[in-house]
Amino acid sequence: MLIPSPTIPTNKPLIAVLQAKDTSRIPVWFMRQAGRYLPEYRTLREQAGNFLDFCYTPSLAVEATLQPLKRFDIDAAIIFSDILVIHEALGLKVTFEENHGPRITPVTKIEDVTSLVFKKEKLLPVYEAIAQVAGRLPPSVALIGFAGAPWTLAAYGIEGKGSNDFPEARKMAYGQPVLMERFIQKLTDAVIHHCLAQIEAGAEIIQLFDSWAGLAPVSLWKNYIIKPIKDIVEAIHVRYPYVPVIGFPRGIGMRYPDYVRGTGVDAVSVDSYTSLAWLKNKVPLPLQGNLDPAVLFSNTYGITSEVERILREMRGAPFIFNLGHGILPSTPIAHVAHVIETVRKGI
Ligand code: 1CP
Repeated sequence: MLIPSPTIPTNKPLIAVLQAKDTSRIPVWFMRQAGRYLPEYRTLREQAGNFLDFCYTPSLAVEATLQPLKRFDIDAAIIFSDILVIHEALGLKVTFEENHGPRITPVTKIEDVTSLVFKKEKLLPVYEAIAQVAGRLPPSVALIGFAGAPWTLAAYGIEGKGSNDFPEARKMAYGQPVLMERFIQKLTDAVIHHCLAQIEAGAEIIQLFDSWAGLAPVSLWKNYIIKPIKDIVEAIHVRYPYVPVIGFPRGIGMRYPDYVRGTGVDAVSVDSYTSLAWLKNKVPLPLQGNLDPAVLFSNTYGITSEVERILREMRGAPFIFNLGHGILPSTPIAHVAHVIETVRKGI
């Protein structure tokens, strides 16, 4: 857990909330804020060819990172990259097929894990993009680096593709815990390197996306969810005690307080299925998120009521406005702007 540092003044509202629990201005940003709902992103994407080349071309990644900031009054940039770059850097083949999402050589046996070698240099373009973005941000905007949490990365690596329930990953998690833990350990080491290198390049905050945390066996979640995140948070804080780490363990329900206590994260991003009013009294840390991405498809009435509900529930507590999961590709842009206006107006 971070020790609030009055000695590091900041003009960035997001960092003020995270470090000093300052509640005077509610910062706002959106998970997956760069992406397909923006026409300028789609244009850039056409120039880029394949998706990973896009991620590994600093000029394009910088442009995609900055696009949402040109449109919206938001408090953070999140570097344009993907959680699956870790698999590629470990030697697994990763491709993105149009309309089918990612495809990864699936990990099925122990040799598949022992043969993985982390090639750090593959990720240099990501760090180059971070350094370039850091030099181009307005002074009030914070730069977020990120990585997938080891469990979620393992789920994609075992399944070999996206899924809503990751049956192969769960089969391995229950039936071959030693293999699973070895894979998770390899991923943890790679994620630690990736997070430290992003901070060295200029990332001021790290978010760990555990989008599929809710699918980990509850009986084994200490090994698969808590321990890897704790190891990553500790490794970051040993080197960079004042860099906040935001955890996003989607779908863990009543275990959010245990997650916060067990991992040592500095803030927690909350999915849309969890009550903020309940959680705020259980967790003494800044909370983030909770707005259902589907609200953005409703109307001015629906958006205003939900945003105001969240602001009411979190009044007086350190809070970062965000969604409960990533923004969806067909989200109307005007509705994103309306969320921000409603947050800025306050209640
Ligand atoms: O065709 C395209 O343009 C590719 C779409 C796309 C984009 C824009 C993918 C493929 N990744 C991204 C960028 C991305 N991914 C960011 C960029 C920064 C931002 O704007 O926020 C981030 C933070 C991610 C993180 C990510 N990738 C997560 C964790 C968050 C979440 O939404 O759960 C996950 C699970 C992925 C995997 C992934 N990458 C891309 C897709 C379509 C998917 C989901 C695959 C699936 O589960 O089916």
